[in-house]
This record gives sequence, C-alpha cells and structure tokens, in this order.
Amino acid sequence: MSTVYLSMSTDIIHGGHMNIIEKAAELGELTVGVLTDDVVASYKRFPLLSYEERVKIIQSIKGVARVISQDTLSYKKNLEELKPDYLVHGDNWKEGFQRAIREEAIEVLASYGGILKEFAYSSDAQYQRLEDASRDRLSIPDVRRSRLKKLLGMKTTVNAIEAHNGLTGILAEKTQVLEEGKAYQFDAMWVSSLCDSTSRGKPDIELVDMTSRLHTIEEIMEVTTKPIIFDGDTGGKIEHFVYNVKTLERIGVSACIIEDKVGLKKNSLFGNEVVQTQDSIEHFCQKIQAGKKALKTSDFMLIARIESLILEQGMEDALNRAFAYIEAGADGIMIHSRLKDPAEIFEFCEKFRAKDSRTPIVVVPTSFNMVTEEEWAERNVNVVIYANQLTRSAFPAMETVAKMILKNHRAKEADEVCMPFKDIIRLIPEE
Ligand code: SPV
Ligand code: MG
Repeated sequence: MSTVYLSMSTDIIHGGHMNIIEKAAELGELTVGVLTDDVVASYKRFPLLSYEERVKIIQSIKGVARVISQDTLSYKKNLEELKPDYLVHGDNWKEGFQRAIREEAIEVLASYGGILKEFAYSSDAQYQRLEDASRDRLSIPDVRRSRLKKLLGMKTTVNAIEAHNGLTGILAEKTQVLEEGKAYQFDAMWVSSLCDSTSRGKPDIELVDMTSRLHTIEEIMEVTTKPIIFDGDTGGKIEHFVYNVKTLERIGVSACIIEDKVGLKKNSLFGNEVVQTQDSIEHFCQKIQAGKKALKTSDFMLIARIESLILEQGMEDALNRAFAYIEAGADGIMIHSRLKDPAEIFEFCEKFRAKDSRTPIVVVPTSFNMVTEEEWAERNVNVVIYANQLTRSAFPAMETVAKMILKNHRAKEADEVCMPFKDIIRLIPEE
C-alpha cells in the first residue's frame, strides 16, 4: 500500500479539511503531521486548542492512520524521515511566502521519487466566518490572560513590543514578516509607562494615573488578542497596589512588572543622572507578597524588576534582590541596565541561572540592543521587550512632516512621505 503525508495546523475542523483528508486517504495509508503550537502561532494566530488536543481530534478522523508532530513550517525533516509516496497539499501554497516551502518539499520528494498531489484550496465564506469567530475568542479575558504563561511553556524566548493605544496595538497584533518559508510575529505587547506618558505629553514619573493607564489597556484590548505585559512602575503604595493588581488580573492582563524604587520615580535610562531611590528589600518583598495574595488565578504573573545595575549598586546586590523577590513570590525577574555593552546583563543571567533554572528572566534591550533573540535564548532569557521603538520612530516621522508643511506653506511636498490617503481610510475596516 502507498504511503501519504499531509500536514495540518487547524483547531477548527470544517468540510474543507474533511475533503482533503478523504482525498489523501484514497491515495494510501495516511500520516498527518500536526503543526506544533509555536509554529501555528508564528504564521496564523495562537491556537485555541493545544497541540495535544488537536492531535486527539485529527487522530479520530476516519482515514487517518497515524499522527506525528511537525515542528517547523518546512516539510523537509518529516519527508526525509517518512519518505511517503505522496505529499498532499492545497494548491494555495503556490504563491506567497509558502512558495519556498513548496519548492523545498518538491526537491526532497524528487530525491527519492515521491509525488506531490495538490488539490484546489476550499475558500468557503462560512470557513472564514468560523475563523473570525475563533480569533475573537482569543480576546476573552480568561483566554488572553493565560496566554503568556502558555507561550513561556512553548518557547524559550517570547518577544513583546510596546503598545500605547489602539493603533500601536494593531501594529503589535498584526505585523508579520513572511520570508523564505519562515514566519515571524510578536508574541505579546508591553504597555510601557514611558510611551503611555509620552503619548499624553507627560513625563515618565507616575504622573499618568492608574485610571488613565487602565484606559490605555482597554483601548488596546478592544482591538487586539495578544497577551499584555503591564509596566506597573513602582506599584505605588502597597495599599493601592493590591487593588490595581486585582483589576489588571480581572480585565485579562497577563503580567505586571513592578520596579524596586520608591519616592519620585524617574525613567531608568536616566540612571544616577537624576535622584532615584531604590526600595529596601524588605519593603519591596512586602509589596510582592501583598500583590500575590490579592490575585485569584495562577495565570497572572507578578514580575519584580531590579534597578540595582541602573543605580550602580553592583551585581551582588542585584542577585541578592532577585532571590529575595522570588522567595517573596515573584513569578519572574526583570533585570535592567542602561549600558550599551550587554556584559553586565549576561553576567547577571549566568549567575542567576546557576542557582535558578526555572524562574523567567525579562530584559528590555533599549541600550544593549545588538543582542538578537536567538542569543537571549542561548542565555535562557525568557522575555525580550522592545519597549519604545514604535514611539521613537513615529515622533521623528511626524515632526519631519510638520516641518515640511511649515516650510512649504502647503502639504504637497509632505505627501511624498505620507501613506496614500485612500490607504489610511481603509486601514481600519468596519466590521
Ligand atoms: C518603559 O518602557 O516605560 C520602561 C522601560 O519602564 S525603560 O524605559 O527602559 O525604563
Ligand atoms: Mg516604565
């Protein structure tokens, strides 16, 4: 009997999938490769059903002889291992970024005489409606909140980009790079105090109050589904913090990071150029304990941010604090630095990991920005936050246009650097 291979990522089985499984099974004994969660999340959306659940469903479909995992978009590894007589695929991969994946598969098939069988891709309007409904489910607070922990379980390193309103939220949600058979998108969003304050024309000194910050989150949540990591600044008074952390958890935020500073907080990247006071270990531990006690789910993460390197208190102090904060209940540690050279962050990670292999480490590489995500992964860093690049790129672009209009006494010249008007009115479609 001939052998057949087909790969599937879906978490909603519809008639189109049943048809292609039926056709594939007619060709011989069918093995289905189920794409792992991180691969599905990189090119589609986060799967509502986990890999294990999807395997169970697909395994029970008539005609499926067995199910294996496919852990890349590329078919190479599984084809070389199985050497199936037939590879079955919808014809939709002839164009676009999947073309490279198709070409590679054809090459592997040719190496041992396998045959590619392509069937017309079924694009029924009701299938699209089903997909839209599934995507909507991802925005439900319980689903969204738990997603950060799930991602941390799936990937060594999760990335997050700053969002401070609906529009930057949409950028974080939808921006995707598809190239050479690979797909990339951001895993999560960072609601930065710096960018939230800057977008309101205010300094980053905890002046924008919690009600306004919650408003920002609400605006982002209305138009996105990805998990949110909230920059909680110092967390404020313990008596206030316990209320705020409960609210964040209830509305579906996944994590809150608070920094160990007291008094008038200034942005960390000022370092000791301005007066900033670090909290005592005892008091910050009390804040963490109170915050953890107020929480109702195990999904929400309270992450402690250590300012010792920023305030030049030394590596020893940073490490002591990290272990004390974890002892107090922190679900993760953010270590920050304002040096261009990543050496002190690397040293912290190494010394921390020597004693703790589990607790997630978060970094914000604004100054030490030459390190790639792959390099962070090698050092067992779990969350990489791009904290301010959208704001820093948007402001000079807007300023340039404002100056062009002033200089030319009209907008014609500025139009060259603006997106076409017809594109902006269609950027946000009506539902
Ligand atoms: C922020 O984005 O507001 C941060 C990171 O807290 S930093 O600006 O580097 O302090
Ligand atoms: Mg901040």
